[in-house]
Amino acid sequence: MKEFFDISHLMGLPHNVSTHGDYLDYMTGIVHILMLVLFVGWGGFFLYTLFRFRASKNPKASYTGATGKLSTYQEGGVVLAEILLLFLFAIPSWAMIKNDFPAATEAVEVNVVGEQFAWNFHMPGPDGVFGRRSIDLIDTAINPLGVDWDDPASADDIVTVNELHIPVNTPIIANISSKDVIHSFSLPNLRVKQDAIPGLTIPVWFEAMETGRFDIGCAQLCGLGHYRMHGWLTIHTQAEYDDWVQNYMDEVEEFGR
Ligand SMILES: [Cu+2]
Repeated sequence: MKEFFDISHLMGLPHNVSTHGDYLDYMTGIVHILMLVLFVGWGGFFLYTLFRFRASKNPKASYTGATGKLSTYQEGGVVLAEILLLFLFAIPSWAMIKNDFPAATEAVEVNVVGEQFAWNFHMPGPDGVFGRRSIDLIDTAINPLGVDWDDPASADDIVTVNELHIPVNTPIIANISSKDVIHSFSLPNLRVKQDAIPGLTIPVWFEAMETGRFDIGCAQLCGLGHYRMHGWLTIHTQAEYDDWVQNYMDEVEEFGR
């Protein structure tokens, strides 16, 4: 049954590498199937009425219209299908993705801050504590997030632009916000898309199942440079990720912030 309704391979979606992506793809697939049934059904009905009520056979308009109950049952069937889709598939899947948040202690956390036209990433580093950030310390050239480098918690923090590195098979909590206009943090291969809104911090979580290098996009038209607001997501094995963090720390030690 599930195989029959799973048309995700026909929809041209990017290869899914997240644990929750299959639920969304399956949902998208069955909505497409329902829309196909409605399109063929209503289109056929339209063609039938053009023929059935053609002027040559119906010179005088009927003032009562159709008297059969069939269209009522059809409408009822469509409503029923949509209720089932909503309550059996859409709401449970969405609740699972939105509500079953992993504990922060088991997850890798990252602050994602959009700006025209780049994605800034701030990770707490090995101590798991984010350093203080202050709007007064923002310097677009050297400190785009305004991290307070005098705060002891900042010492091992990782700050990158358009480069997000995460470990595979580990829940990731991303706190999404924006410095200027509305952007949308988009990881097509992980089926993650969340608006980045100035003044709000919106958490999303996901877990990657495969390693690799994937696109980070901005899915809201955010200005003239929107087209070049692109970053890279690198999903490492745990060992590679630890190496990457270590390399980052070594470089900070050698070259400073
Ligand atoms: Cu943008």
